[in-house]
Amino acid sequence: MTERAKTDELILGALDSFRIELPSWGFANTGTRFGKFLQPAAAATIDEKFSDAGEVHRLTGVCPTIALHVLWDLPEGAAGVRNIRALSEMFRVRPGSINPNVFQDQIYKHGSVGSPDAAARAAALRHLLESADLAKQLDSRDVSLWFADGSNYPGTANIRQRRKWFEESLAKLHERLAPGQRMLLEYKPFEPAFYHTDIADWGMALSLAKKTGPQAKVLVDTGHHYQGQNIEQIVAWLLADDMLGGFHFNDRRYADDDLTLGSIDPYQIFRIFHEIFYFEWETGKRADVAYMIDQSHNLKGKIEAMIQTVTTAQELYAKAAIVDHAKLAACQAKCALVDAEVCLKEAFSTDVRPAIRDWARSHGLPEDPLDAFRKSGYLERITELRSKRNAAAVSSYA
Ligand SMILES: [Mn+2]
Repeated sequence: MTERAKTDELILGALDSFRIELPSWGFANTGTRFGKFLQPAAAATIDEKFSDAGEVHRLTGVCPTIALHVLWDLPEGAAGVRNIRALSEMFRVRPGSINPNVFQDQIYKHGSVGSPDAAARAAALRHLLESADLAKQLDSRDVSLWFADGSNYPGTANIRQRRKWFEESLAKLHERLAPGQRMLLEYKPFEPAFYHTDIADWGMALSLAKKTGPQAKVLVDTGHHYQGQNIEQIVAWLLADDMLGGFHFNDRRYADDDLTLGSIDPYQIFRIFHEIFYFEWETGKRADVAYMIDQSHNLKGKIEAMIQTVTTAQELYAKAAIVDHAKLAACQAKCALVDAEVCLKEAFSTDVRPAIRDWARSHGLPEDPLDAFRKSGYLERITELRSKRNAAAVSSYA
């Protein structure tokens, strides 16, 4: 087999196993702390979000699930399950991770499961348990948890007490999970809290997840780190401990910018994928990791940005799949530093796009999903249907 044929085979195999979940909120109008910029084609209803996600899956073939936000997508709770099931049939995308929302209601002003207010803690726990039940009813595997809990000023919060309250609620949620279900714990260093955040980094998430139980894992949102932090090392450590549950993919330049994946630093995403492939090669185990997108497309067209993200993820995943692991391991063992680095970069520099086009063709998918979307007429159709309503939406910050 030629070198090229070997590489192509690795890429085709990798792409067959690569799936990435779309966020329902990525199709809706979003904004900054200062205001929303409204797009005429943005989705506002759950039907529209399913429709847009279905379109991205139809064109890319690798996005069979949509992450749902309980308060935004299932505001009436269990009563909404039938509708979600019907939409799933109609648009051929299944419900994916279930995201509880314990940060939006007024009662959570001083936190949710970490709040000093017992009523707030109880309300948060109720919502978490209800979310686990919804996940079961929708055959969703993962309940994906992000807490905005924290404080803004030194001395104002009992950090250790809040940690205890977290442990108590997370244990109760763990009890409610069905076998095979997971709860994923996301961390974030700051925002909305600006002094302390209860789950601020991967160490805190890992410690809580380990205490909570075997079905609790850590979720790495690529935008939730301080500048300069080595995310791929965090990934390598979590993999080694079987504690990596999944990713929220996005890119950033400054803070939690929620920019499209790989737009600022594609090499970093490649390095993360590389750690996963290297782990699998070395251990012979399959990393059980959920790849999810968590982005906010304020200025770009939402469906275009989503397609761009998916194709970028495929490219970087394919590049990481063709690293020559045996050669890399040998270079590392003899401290051949330049050769090891060149070996890694060789894969990153390879143009994998022809192989990805072959893969798409062989699966009856468009070779250029973005171009196919632009020619499909879908955007014009939804713009016509949604623009009047969207123009009337509220966009002000205060
Ligand atoms: Mn996230």
